[in-house]
Amino acid sequence: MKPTALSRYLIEAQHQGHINADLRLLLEVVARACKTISTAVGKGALGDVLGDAGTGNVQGEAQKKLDVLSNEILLEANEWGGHLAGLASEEMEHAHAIPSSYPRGNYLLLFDPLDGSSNIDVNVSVGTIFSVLRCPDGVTEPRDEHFLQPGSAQVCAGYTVYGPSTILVLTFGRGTHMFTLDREQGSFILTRSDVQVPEDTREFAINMSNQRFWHPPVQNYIRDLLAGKTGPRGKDFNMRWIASMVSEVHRILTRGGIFMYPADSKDPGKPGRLRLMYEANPMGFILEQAGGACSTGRGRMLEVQPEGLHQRVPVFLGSRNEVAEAERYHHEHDRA
Ligand code: AFP
Repeated sequence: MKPTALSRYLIEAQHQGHINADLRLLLEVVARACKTISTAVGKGALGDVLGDAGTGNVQGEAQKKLDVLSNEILLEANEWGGHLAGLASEEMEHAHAIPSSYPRGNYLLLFDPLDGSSNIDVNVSVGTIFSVLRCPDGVTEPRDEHFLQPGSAQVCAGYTVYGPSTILVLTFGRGTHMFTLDREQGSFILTRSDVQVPEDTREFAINMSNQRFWHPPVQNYIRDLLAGKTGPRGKDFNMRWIASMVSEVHRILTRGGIFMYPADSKDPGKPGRLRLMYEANPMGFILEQAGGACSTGRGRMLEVQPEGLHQRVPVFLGSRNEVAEAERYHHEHDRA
């Protein structure tokens, strides 16, 4: 069977009525931008892209040179194509409406241009995460509030992981599929379709250094994972932590697992570290379409009504029976 390139895959999806021409063009453009980012990431020190940019973002975090460069690449690539009404990024405080000098479309694009950027200088996999929503009817100059739609309203979501190989993972509500970048040909090739996440797992991922700040449900849940065979779970669990959500999710899509970033008392004002609109929601859509689950610990992530473009949420995602188990510890605690 001749390998299927992403462009052919999307054209066939359009012919089958699963996506329209605008969404196909949008995905082609995002994929092309990710190829450019992949080249920049791959150059590393040779491309003078390592290190800090000397600027900070709306989250108050120091920006890496590649954060800024990736943001510019995605902005530039998507501004003039005519399939978007607006964009929003982790690196920009407010939504960015498409300039009136360019044709506008009906979609809104949200993205984390380079997730895991604290890993860039140590050559660990990083990635781009994106989410696509419809622009509300009648809105020509979308503002922040027009992006505040629940994750269940997403028409498409994906991420590209820049690791030993560059892989684009995509869903538009008909399963989750993986495309590996063929560097010689310069095109993404379908390498796994209809990915299914194992329902159960023996592998968990959480930043253990935050343990003393966790709330009781998470303390109890992790205590029982660590007790393994000697405890109520009756089986041993292994642990992983890459500090790059894209890489954690890719591992889970590949072999199962649970990834968590709970809210904690370290910074009570922050309900977790990860952002709802361009981290938790797109990953939730991708996981659910692969038979997995994504939760706040107390409910389905994709049903959360957003209140802010950069709002943070507690995240529990992965093998669905294990995510349900983590939720059970929260519900039990709340009932007590
Ligand atoms: P950066 O993009 O600032 O490196 O943050 C990465 C991230 O948002 C997510 O990808 C990781 O899972 C998580 O933060 C890592 O958090 P810790 O720094 O607490 O390990």
